[in-house]
Amino acid sequence: AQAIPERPALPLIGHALDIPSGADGLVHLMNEVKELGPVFRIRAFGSETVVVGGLDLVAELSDETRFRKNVHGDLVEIREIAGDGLFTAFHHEPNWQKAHDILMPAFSLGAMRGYHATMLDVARSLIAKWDRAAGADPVDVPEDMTRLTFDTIGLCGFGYDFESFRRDEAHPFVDAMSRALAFTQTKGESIPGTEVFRWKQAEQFRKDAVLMTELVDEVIRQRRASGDTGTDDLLGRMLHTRDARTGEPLDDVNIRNQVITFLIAGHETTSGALSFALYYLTKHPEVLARAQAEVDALWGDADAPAPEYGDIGKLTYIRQVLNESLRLWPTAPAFAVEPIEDTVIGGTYPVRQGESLLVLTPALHRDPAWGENVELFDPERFTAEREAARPVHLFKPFGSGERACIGRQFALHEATLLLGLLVHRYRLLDHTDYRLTIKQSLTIKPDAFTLKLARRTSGE
Ligand code: MNH
Repeated sequence: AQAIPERPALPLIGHALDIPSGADGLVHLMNEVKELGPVFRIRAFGSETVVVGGLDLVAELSDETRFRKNVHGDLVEIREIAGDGLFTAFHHEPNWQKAHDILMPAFSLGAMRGYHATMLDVARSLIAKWDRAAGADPVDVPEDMTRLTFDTIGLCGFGYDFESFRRDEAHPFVDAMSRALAFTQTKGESIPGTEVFRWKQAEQFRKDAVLMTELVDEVIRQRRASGDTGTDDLLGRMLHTRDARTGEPLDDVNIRNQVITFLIAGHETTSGALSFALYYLTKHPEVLARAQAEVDALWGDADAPAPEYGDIGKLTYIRQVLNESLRLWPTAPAFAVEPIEDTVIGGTYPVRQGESLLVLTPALHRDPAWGENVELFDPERFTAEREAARPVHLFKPFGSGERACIGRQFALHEATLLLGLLVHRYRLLDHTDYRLTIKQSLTIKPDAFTLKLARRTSGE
């Protein structure tokens, strides 16, 4: 056995001073994978994390007979808001299996048929806004993608309209959530015992948590008051389905935790993925032209195309663009697993039961197994042939195993539909000569990314 590589560490403080906060921390860890190799240890104030960023080890950690999800530091903090919701539940909490079984049918590929019309309505609200801006004002891409994804999960999941496109500012829930996530992240990164210096932020956090909880209770109250017991969306299923194993429905506190979880998990990551895809389309005119050719072949030069559910599966090149964006910048950039028993990984490194092994997805997505020039944006990596030939554990933007993303089909349907409509309608003008910088609050997004738009006329 060999010790897991690590940089020299200061007593107590460990490596905390070497690791910048936020997105710079992510880039720092990605560089450490290049310098130290695909596994290394970091320590800060008594907590330890093993970072993993290469194919062979990730393939090993994907064995669910040996490893399970680890609810690590940041997620433990988020439990203050989302409790035992699906995303933050410990593996031993019975509500995970219960909610998973009750909600799975609402996320099957077939269920997307039911969400399609609503997703299209929300896409049209965004397009109405972008039409007004076209030829005149720039649009803030991540902000508008957040309006879209937030309204989409509200309407599809809970029949609740957040009306984000009628607001100049973000919806108060979105602001409260961003502040709360930023707070939990700083708390996780900071020196134990220094909480007292952040009492003001802690007070704000409590206010934000109350705002989020009250909004969610209002969403649930409105559904109950309507007397509607037939709607089979996420909320309908949680209120009216009994779990097949236990015969029990979810309890009220857990339903609240799930609604908060879906409002957070259901919009941040998809919004970031759409923003990165638009960034790469803007910077790669030849890719944009191919994407446009794909939608033109389907919808011609209709002024207001009406994509059908079945069209989305035909937009294979746009899906390749999305996948390649998620390869370079998977918007939930890490997930953690823990050994079920003490074990040895990589044939030589001992790891203890329950310790946090953090899979750094952007590093895995740059493993040499991707070929040469891993930094190059190239949607050809995701043709059907090359996908079939790729090692299964090389691409993990949605995590792994039974705790992988439940909303994956939902996100991909929503994002493919919107990207299709946008490239069909607009030319994307890089009016600031934008240079990619990344903003992180748990999930990642392009920072301060704006575009100008022009309506396409035939042939452009
Ligand atoms: Mn999502 C889990 C990425 C969209 C709801 N999601 C995860 C995980 C990753 C992830 C990675 C695993 C985390 C972990 O192991 O700790 N999710 C994404 C990405 C997108 C995304 C990159 C968009 C692109 N997620 C969505 C959408 C929804 C959603 C949309 C809901 C509508 N995700 C979840 C939930 C979980 C999850 C719920 C937790 C699942 C579980 O543990 O049972």
